[in-house]
Amino acid sequence: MRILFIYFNVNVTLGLNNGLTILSAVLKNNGHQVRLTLIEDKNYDISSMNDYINDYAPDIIGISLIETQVSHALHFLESQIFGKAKIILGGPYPTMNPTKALTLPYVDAVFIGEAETTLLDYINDLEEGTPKHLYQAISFTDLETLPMEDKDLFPINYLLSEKNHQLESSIGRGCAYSCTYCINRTFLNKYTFQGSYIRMKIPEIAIEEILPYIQKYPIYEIAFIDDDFLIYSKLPQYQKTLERFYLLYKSHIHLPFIINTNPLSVNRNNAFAFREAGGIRMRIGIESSERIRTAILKRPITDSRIVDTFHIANDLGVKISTYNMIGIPEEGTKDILDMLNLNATQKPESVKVMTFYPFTGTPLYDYCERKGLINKQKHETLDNYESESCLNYTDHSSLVLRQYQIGFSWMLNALMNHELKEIYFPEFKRLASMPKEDLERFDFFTRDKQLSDQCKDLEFMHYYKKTKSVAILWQK
Ligand code: B12
Repeated sequence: MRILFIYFNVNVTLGLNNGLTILSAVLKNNGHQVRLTLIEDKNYDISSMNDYINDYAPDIIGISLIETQVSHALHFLESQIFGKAKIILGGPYPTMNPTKALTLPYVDAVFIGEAETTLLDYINDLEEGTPKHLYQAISFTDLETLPMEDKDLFPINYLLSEKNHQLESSIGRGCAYSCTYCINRTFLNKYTFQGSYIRMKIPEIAIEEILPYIQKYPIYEIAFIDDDFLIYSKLPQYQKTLERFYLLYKSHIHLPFIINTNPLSVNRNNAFAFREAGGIRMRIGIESSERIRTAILKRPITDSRIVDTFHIANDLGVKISTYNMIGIPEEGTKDILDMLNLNATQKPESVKVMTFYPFTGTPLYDYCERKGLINKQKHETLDNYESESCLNYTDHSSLVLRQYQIGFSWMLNALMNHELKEIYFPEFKRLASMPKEDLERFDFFTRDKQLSDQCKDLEFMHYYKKTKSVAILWQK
């Protein structure tokens, strides 16, 4: 059969979709043809898309969906340019909201959870003329039975040029924690899947998924997108597997690599092993103040635990990048300042700040819903994590959030030391005094560049904005 995957990536972080790369490999192994359309611009040309679909004439169009891209998928479906293809949906949104996903127009089938097995079942059913509407995985995929993922499904050259020659890959799946804003716990609780959620790939396969690409493309670093890379080192059944992976990585790949991890998973031993294998940077979530982090986000991580993680990393020469959120329910300005202060004292290599969006089905969504905090219309149409919140804030609170989303790095600099405070605090105050229209029109990047140049001349370590939501530390 001919399958066309569509991946909407409008206004959000660009990257490989590991769900689609593995599904593509499984389908090709079973004799099917697979192509991908990656949509980054919501004003894409419908008529050339129509021509493309007519030319390829897919039997199935499979859309991988996260919640904030549903409005774009809806637009595509309503344009009815899919010919005779069956429309199927999978990924985090259909997994968390299968019934709602099935009500989207022209959708033939919805997939809940990991779909390596159920997608083949569907194709089988389709061939036999008995397709169902809902396909639910009954167990977690055994990663040891999977082929190498098909990264070539994606335009690798383009991704590398957009992502500083960084290639994404993974060595496993799953997470041990229960953060209330993430889908992981609900995903686990909702369905009685069998088997262990945290799994590792066979190390040789994980290496094979990288090796051909580093031989073919200019790649400077590898980013492992596993939810929590260091958790594997804490599970007795995977300790040896991780060691074997490190050995193979050192002998075959030789490139610096980056991971996502949780401060609770980091210790001196596993950080050392990570560094020895070529690990250069860990991305961790600070997310909010200790109060909000522990009480609302249910991340039982104290500030001092985060400071310990920085100490461990600093001692080893490993860099840290932090993820931060604003606009979480019950948060006040003091919480935002606490979070900024923690970043200011620890000085991560880069910081990312996003405005909180409640994903349907997560405990924090239910909390917001119970308290009547969600603006339903905004919740359905918002497609990014930078421009505004979809919670019912007063005009004043919305404006304050906007000031922090835009001026996060200025406030961060102001909190770093007295000299920077003199430069950046008045600038932040100027932002904070602007009416909304002026704030939206304000050319932040030009001013940020001027201030940054001034700090560089004075040789002050400071943050400057690289993209809308990411600020980088300048150090001589
Ligand atoms: C790696 C990762 C990324 C990568 C890759 C993105 C991607 N879409 O795969 C990058 C860094 C690019 C990324 C970006 C973002 N991410 Co992200 N990311 C993850 C993470 C940690 C792991 C995903 C993964 O690779 N899993 C392993 C693969 C094999 O599983 P999978 O993707 O679920 O795919 C399986 C099934 O879902 C299904 N399936 C998937 N697609 C399809 C399609 C069809 C047709 C079918 C039949 C089946 C099917 O089969 C697959 C194989 O079993 C998850 C957390 C998580 N545990 O899911 C968050 C997560 C997916 N990300 C999330 C978010 C919010 C984002 C960003 C918006 C962040 C930002 N501010 O920009 C962007 C959005 C980009 C986008 N368009 O998806 C949310 C989505 C929430 C939701 N309910 O919609 C998650 C769930 C984290 C969370 N907060 O709970 N992310």
